[in-house]
Amino acid sequence: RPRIFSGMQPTADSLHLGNYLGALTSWVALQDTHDAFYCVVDMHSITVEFEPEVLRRRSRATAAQFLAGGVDPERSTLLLQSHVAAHAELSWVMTCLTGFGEASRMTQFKDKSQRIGADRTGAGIFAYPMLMAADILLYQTDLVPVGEDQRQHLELTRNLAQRFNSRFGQTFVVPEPYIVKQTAKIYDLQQPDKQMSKSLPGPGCLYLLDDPKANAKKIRSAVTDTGREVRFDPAEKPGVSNLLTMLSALSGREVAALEEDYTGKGYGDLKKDLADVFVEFVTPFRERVQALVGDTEGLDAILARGAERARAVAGETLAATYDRVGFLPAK
Ligand code: AQP
Repeated sequence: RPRIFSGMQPTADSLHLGNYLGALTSWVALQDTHDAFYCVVDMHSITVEFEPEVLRRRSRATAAQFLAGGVDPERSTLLLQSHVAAHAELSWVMTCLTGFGEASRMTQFKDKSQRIGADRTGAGIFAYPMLMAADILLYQTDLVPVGEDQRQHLELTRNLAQRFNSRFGQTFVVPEPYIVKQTAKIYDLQQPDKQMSKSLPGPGCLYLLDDPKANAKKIRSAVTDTGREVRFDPAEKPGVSNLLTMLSALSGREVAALEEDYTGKGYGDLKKDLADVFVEFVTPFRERVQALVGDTEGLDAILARGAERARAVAGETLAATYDRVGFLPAK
């Protein structure tokens, strides 16, 4: 079965709808046909400010949300990045293979360092894509399900794999991105020209674990567009199109069918229906997360099993890499 790797950072207590629709739903769909590794990338999350106690809580909460969203630990490998030392080890090799200019051109680095300010930007933000390349390449990954924002990092990963292979001999599978077109980018409810993200201020981000009533209110106050017609047209009607994308993904109905449903109806109806479907989805989701987080031992046992399987696969790749670059084996 082809191999998949993907990860999410434990940088919030709750995933937002962009994380869920952009990534997690594909994870769940792909685990039937692929050998999947799904990772809570806690090492990535210390590239920005963090508190140890909060990080502990969020790492478990993120793993619990993967499970509640449908990741099955019997079919997929669920792991915490810091449990597998090979991620840090391969990341160093990747860093030494990357050009300074090449890493400086990453949009996420440019955006984040601009937002945080050069003085407060840690070198970890700069090295982030090299760690991500290591995450992916360690598992000989064929396919990486991500949102559109990760395309550039994945391109770098592919370049690094090719560069290493041609200099040191075939070692890594060169991975392909897997981006589901319809949900590649979920936009902020208040600023529908920007991707939904926890770093955007304002009430435009839907956190799955927040009070459903508060989220329903956020949906009802979403920015829409001039005109009245409910039509999918991202250029002219970004707000309405975003709501249609979300409703389509959550209800399983095609956007074209939804457009027909709303002939003669208004934006208010669309928002109300989206709020209802969203609440219907998050209510059992929240309950499942609560139960999983309440059973710390059970959760930690799942992560321990995942780490063991991951270490076996990652260890082989790391040993081959170290040998190819000329590191002597420890006798
Ligand atoms: N708005 C989005 N639409 C579609 N996919 C998205 N992803 C994130 N936002 C959207 C996808 O979610 C996965 C996890 O990404 P991450 O761990 O990098 O999450 P993040 O970047 O911390 O999420 P934010 O909210 O965007 O955080 P900030 O603002 O801190 O950068 C990835 O597959 C990503 O593509």
